[in-house]
Amino acid sequence: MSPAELKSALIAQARALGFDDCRIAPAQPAAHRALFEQWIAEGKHGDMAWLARNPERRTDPTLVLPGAKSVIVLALNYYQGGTAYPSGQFSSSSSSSVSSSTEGDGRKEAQEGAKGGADSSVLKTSESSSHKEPQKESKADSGPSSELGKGMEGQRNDSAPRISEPGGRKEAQEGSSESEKPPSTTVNNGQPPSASPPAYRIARYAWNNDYHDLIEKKLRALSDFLAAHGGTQRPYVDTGPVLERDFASEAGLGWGGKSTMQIHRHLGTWFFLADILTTLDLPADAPGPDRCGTCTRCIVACPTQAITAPRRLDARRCISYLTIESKGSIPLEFRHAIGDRIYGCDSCLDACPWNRHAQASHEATFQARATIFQHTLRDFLSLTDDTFRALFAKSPIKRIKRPAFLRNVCVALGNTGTPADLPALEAAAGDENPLIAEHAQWAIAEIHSRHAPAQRR
Ligand code: B12
Ligand code: SF4
Ligand code: SF4
Repeated sequence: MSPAELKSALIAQARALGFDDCRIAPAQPAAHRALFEQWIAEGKHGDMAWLARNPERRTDPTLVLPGAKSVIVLALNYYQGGTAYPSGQFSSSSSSSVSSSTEGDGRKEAQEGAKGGADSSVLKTSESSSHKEPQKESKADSGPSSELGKGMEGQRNDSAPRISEPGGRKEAQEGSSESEKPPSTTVNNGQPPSASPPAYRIARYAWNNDYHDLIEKKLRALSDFLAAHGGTQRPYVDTGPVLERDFASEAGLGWGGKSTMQIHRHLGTWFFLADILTTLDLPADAPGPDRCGTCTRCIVACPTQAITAPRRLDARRCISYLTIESKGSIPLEFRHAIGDRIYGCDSCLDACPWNRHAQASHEATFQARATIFQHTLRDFLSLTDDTFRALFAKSPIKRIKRPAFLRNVCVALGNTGTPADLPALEAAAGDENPLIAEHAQWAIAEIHSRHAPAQRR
């Protein structure tokens, strides 16, 4: 098989496995490695010490896989449609099945993006003959229905067979049957939540199962295919020393947005990246243009000013870092800005006009898990270690463990709670874990300060 034929066969395999795009970058030092090195030198990675380890490896795939010739970059859409608050589109279990393509209501503005004053002139599909880039690059891209790129999109076939995914490796050990049962704190008798959306936000990628398990299986299948053609591979999804977004830009999968998100013309921002380093020399794709133009919506939308300049993010200010990666006390200066977010943050994604073109994912496994979202914030406070693990089995949220999760819940209650939440918070303030106790005390004081004037009147 010639390298070009092998690449076509690889793309067909990736498509059959459910990936939404597959492109190739040459295995050479990352184009923006200097930015990464500066970011680390400035301490913007906060407590994520693992990022600073062996920076030369992270910026050069040939040091990770000696003899690497190509970086295969893959995208998997996880968009569920609808708004940032799931309602009426729940998955009743955490099992990961694969549904057929659904159109969803992906073109709806997410609540926050709409609030941010979506500029309807910025991006319209070329079908309406009025598609405009955020700025000048209108020639460079004619919108979602334009000629398809050289990667998988050029070969998209919506009737392609899709494999079913029987669930995650780690969770199989943890007892998946437990995860099917609502834990003891479950409300509504295990029924999906009512039409009213929950009064808190979880980042979309964490609405149900952990993507690592799903994608790792697919990567293994692709690696086996390449091994049969003489390649040695290292597959990663967020799991290895690879600057995934840098190689995605190099491969022309998308471009590095001002939010630092990798943006795909058709998927918007709602996709995971995965990479396979391989010793096979596959024909590389060309990088594409930057399509952000003069838009700055993500920077404006960021509640904590974590995007300090275009394509510069101070992770220590980012709510995703504060609620997921940081294990300690959340600095007081960020607690109000966190609002009702209890795990991760999608505000710079919600604000991005390129998400108007997003279509719901083929993977049913990303739909909001009913047993999680039927909990109110107050309900979460009564989770024990065991019920926490059961409720979040297979979910990425399980990774942060009960103390950090309840810490986040207390912050959200401090921002949105009412006196009715005080008994649950007072119980949490007596928790033996000082992280939970301190954040619960803060929340109680916040609720008192909001409601005291009204009570005095
Ligand atoms: C550490 C990390 C974080 C940190 C730091 C994020 C950051 N912006 O640096 C925190 C915890 C804050 C975080 C948050 C989130 N993350 Co994260 N994260 C990572 C991780 C593990 C490493 C990123 C990294 O190396 N950061 C260091 C900085 C310097 O690198 P970078 O942001 O990737 O920037 C490089 C490129 O953007 C490149 N670049 C590419 N093109 C261009 C073009 C130009 C012109 C320029 C100048 C630069 C440039 O330059 C930079 C230096 O190399 C990656 C997985 C991986 N291995 O890459 C996932 C990853 C980036 N995260 C991801 C996701 C989904 C998120 C969240 C959306 C989760 C959420 N909803 O809460 C948020 C988004 C926040 C944001 N705006 O980035 C996805 C992003 C997918 C995508 N479409 O972009 C990734 C790729 C995981 C995955 N495998 O899917 N994350
Ligand atoms: S994820 Fe949230 S806090 Fe982080 S940069 Fe984006 S908008 Fe800001
Ligand atoms: S919202 Fe940010 S990432 Fe999206 S187009 Fe505008 S500047 Fe680029």
